[in-house]
Amino acid sequence: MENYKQIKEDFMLEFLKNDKKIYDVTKLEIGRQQDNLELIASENFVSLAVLQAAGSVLTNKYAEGYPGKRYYGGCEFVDMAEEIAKDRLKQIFGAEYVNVQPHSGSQANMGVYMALLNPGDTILGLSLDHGGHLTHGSPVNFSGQIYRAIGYPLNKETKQLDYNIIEDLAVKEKPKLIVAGATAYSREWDYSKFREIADKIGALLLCDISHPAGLIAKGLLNNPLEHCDVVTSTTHKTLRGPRGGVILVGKDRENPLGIKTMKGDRLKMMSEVFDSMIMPGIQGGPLMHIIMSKAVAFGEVLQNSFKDYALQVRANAQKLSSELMNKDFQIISGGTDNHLMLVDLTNKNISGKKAEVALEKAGITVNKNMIPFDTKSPFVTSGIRIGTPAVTTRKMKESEMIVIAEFIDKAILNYENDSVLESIKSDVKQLCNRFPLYPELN
Ligand code: DSN
Repeated sequence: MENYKQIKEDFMLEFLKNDKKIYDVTKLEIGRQQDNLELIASENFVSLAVLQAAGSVLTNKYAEGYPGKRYYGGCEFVDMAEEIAKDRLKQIFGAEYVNVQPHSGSQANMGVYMALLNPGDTILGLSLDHGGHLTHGSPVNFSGQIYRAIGYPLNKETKQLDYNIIEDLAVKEKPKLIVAGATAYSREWDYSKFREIADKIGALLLCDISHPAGLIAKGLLNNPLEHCDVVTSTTHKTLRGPRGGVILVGKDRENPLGIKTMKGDRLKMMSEVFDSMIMPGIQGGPLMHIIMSKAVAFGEVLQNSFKDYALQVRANAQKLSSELMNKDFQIISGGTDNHLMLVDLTNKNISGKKAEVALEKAGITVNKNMIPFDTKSPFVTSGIRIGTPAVTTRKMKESEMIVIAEFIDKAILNYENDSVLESIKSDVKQLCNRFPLYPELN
């Protein structure tokens, strides 16, 4: 094992050796990733190929513009990388139009809003404290400051989407854009119902699939492209690519963006609407190394083996959720259809904040998270969010989920007992050592 670690560290750190401070930081982070259980629902471990592309010489290249229409010379090869990324992404989701340049999911959402809305227009998205995202209309985010943002809540009893509530709010508030999608919601979405609601009031419909994209990609969850005017995603969560964002429009929508008299080239119209808003509208030079890395990740998603991965992510989440429920943990909505679960810790008499700290001491990384109708602040919270994408990449399966549930239970029960937490940490490390990061380097 020491030998394996040495090989891995040499690969990761060879050229950082002359910068001692940064060398040390990177080494510490490699150790942290290797020795801890990563259960943050939005994180994952990319392949060595994705990592290599992200660290490639394409970082040296300026390429403002789009393939074939750049503001700089020497773009013939980065053009190829961007075209490959676009083709693969279209193939994964059945999209007609894609943009792979957004630096993040937030940039993708900002580009869409700025392309489709005017300042002051109304947007309707899932409230952040019910599992939405900052960019879906939070008052502390541009989306809640530039636009008139209304949040829809979950149903108080089921803690699930309630299409009657959403419809009533839509009819009352008349948003120009309805946003589907979440960061802390474990259930399936009925995009056809969102479409019906949007059509009833003549609204546009955006879906942000940043979290479940990898499961949608392989048909495990509903694909929103046929119902939504536009879809955004990050690339680094269940899609297991480099950090970044994308925009997609499906090919089945008859009148995407509500433009009914479109003549000729739909693709040209969508490109004009979105491409020019991403660059020059809100971004300058694209990160070509990241775009090439996205291409590599999309190539991996297209492989059959990614379906096995996605199935295992969901199976692991369902197993972990049922094991935790067996230990009297309250899982919001009683389970999960995707890669994550939200745990209400109220009956355990511990806040999300304290649970996050205790679990970290035990070598388990999660994030505190508000639960729907939470009475505690976002800095304290009554819950934690747990996800399985990263541990599944490390090849952990249902039997490891049983062990992880035991670790979590023990850590929460003993959250003030540092010696118990320390002993769990050592058990966690042993488990992690059986599932090495980057076993190819061994
Ligand atoms: N920060 C991301 C998450 O953890 O879900 C959302 O952007």
